[in-house]
Amino acid sequence: MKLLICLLALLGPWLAGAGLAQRRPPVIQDEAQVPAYSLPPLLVGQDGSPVRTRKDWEQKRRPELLRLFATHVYGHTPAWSGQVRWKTLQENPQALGGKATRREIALYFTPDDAGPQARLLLYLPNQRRGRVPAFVGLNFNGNHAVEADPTIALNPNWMNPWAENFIVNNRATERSRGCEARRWPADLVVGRGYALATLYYGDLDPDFDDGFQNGIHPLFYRAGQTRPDSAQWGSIGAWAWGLSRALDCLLADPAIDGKRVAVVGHSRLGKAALWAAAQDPRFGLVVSNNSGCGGAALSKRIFGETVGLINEQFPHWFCKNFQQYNYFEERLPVDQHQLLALMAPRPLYVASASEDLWADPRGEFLAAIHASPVYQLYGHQGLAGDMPPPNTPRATGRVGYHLRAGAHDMLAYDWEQYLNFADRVWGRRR
Ligand code: GTR
Repeated sequence: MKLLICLLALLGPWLAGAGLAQRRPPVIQDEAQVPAYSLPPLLVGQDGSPVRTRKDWEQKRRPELLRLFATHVYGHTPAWSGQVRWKTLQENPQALGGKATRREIALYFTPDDAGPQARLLLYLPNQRRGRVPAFVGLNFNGNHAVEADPTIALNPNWMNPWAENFIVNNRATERSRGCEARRWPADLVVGRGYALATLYYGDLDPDFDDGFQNGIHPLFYRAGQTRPDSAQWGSIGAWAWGLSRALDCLLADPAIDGKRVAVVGHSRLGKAALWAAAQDPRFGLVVSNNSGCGGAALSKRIFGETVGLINEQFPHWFCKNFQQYNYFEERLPVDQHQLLALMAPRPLYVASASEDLWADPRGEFLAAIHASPVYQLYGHQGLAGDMPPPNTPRATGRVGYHLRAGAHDMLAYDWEQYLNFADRVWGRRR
């Protein structure tokens, strides 16, 4: 008996490991290995009834899908009875060599200034007639990383160390300034007549698993609650919420055209941008840049990053319920084409990068294709045809797509396509 116990103790970890290896299939990065899968229907309700009209979509199917994504993927966002307050802390009317007025605005989420807050960095084109359209998105490294100007406040909050962001002990340093400038070409955006607004995602919820003690989640706990329930929001939900609060502030600015505020995000922040726009119809255009798993990519293809892999590495991003689908994507009641369809009839642009197999470029393209029937319900052209080759944007309808040649990132090339798309769908002449 003793011998058997010893043997089990020795073999236990190996047996468990073997079990896990069995449940965790190798990462698929070859199209030929994508298993047969079937997507949940877009235009059939859970009760089996067909969705034929805009009214069916708006009154029944859309709310149903939004609920399913909240319950099974991102978590429900708790109701908020508060109101965001803001204060301009700094204004430079001659930023970007005189092309822009740049403001740093504090967004406060509680009645007192000491509570959780975020800083919005706003560039307004100085050459403008009337209200201007805008892009807003979260950044990875703080507003000081967007432009290497020492007068922008250095963000004091917790930060992830990445290559070339010069983070020491999870804090930004003077060398961190401008480290994310390539993703925020303010010159280009302002030069095209758009305002640009950005805020640091970690101001809303620092990106590590601390059981939701820091960030904004505790502001929403019921008496005695210490972490979100299984169907309540994780970090992506909080980041998305922050985008809506930034929008509250932009909509109050008389320089900004409130009907034309686009939300944009790269990678995990692209997931947040999509979830923000799904919940908040005030965003007038949506851009997903390399958002991948849990963003624009179809989960059921299990190509590149999968639900299991993302939840194991980032257990705080989604709701607890999502973890039921780790390595069982076929059981998911939704897939990401349905998330993209929640943007309709608002213009949607999805971008991938050719070397970014982890984010499954083809899965992102296919999701945009399969979202398109809802655009057709509105009489709009969505996205159609085969996947275009690299650097060949396909953007003649209300759903645009491109595959940039190169690595996982958001670069000037991507922005040029977003601006061209916004100009076209918003009828702006260049
Ligand atoms: C990766 C993650 C992706 C993507 C990316 C990013 O580690 O697996 O889902 O979000 O990070 O945000 O850059």
